[in-house]
Amino acid sequence: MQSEQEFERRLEQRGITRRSFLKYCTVVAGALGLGPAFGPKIYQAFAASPRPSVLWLHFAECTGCTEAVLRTSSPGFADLIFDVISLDYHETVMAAAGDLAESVLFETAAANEGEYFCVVEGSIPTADGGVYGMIGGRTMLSIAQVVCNKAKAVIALGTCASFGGIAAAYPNPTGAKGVKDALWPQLKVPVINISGCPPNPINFVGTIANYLLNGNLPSLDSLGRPQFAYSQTVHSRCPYRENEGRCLKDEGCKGPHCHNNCPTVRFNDGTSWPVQAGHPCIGCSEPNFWDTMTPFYRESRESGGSDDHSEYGSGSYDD
Ligand code: FSX
Ligand code: F3S
Repeated sequence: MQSEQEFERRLEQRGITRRSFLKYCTVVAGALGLGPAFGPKIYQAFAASPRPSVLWLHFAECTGCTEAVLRTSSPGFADLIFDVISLDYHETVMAAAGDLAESVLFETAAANEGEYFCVVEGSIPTADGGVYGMIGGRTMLSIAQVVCNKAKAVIALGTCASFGGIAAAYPNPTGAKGVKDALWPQLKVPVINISGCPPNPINFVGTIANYLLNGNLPSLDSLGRPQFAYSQTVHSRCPYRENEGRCLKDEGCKGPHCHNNCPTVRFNDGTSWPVQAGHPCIGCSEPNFWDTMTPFYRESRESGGSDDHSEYGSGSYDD
């Protein structure tokens, strides 16, 4: 177990002050629905707990989920992996490749059975024995069967890993499925779905923080998503509900049908979120959204049916 001093020394080495990390912990506390007073408790949980081991798998996806995590700057990705988790395998960011990397994955899974979190990005092709998704001569399906089953819990990061996402859109020729469906009924470990295309990294960090704080996984909704983030619709948290000039319902906003905390936690270190940037919510956190939420846009009444959509990108919105 690391000591708090050791943790702070490591933060310091990378130019992060105790104060700025504490500030971030307060944001995580907010995402978890806890008051600002929980910021120091989360700080302490990160500082004093052994960093949970994480094996991070990539399947059928666009890697936008990792991109979203890489774009966090406070803490940055390096801080996240050095201070908060122990990232023992991640194809996008690790230096090892080929046979060496493959063997590390299976050896680490076997040596740490029941001890690590398995983060999965992307859906799993299941048709014809899974041959439409191969890595290093193995099907993604067979990799998931081994690595997910030995984990303490699986974190399905993004809508693809949670529910199938774009690869599972009609007609879904590869039989792509989310992790839980693809591995059903053999998978015996809990699966936490952090949906969103991409998901918000704060909901991933919040899930880890919840585990370090309470020793358990967050309570989940009926679709396996943490309630702290997905219990309400985007619409019910949207600041533009009473604002006719800003509400994008007429343009096809799916906020009333989509559950996530985008309006309160926002993206890119709390800078903005789609509706704030003038783009209707496309419902990306719900199962089958490519089939059920399309068309994503509706012609604005104000545009009078013209082809001029310049109002979407004016960048002139303010809070
Ligand atoms: Fe899917 Fe993630 Fe969307 Fe992309 O890994 S949830 S297509 S942002 O990258 O899986
Ligand atoms: Fe907000 Fe209007 Fe969409 S209130 S969530 S912009 S429907």
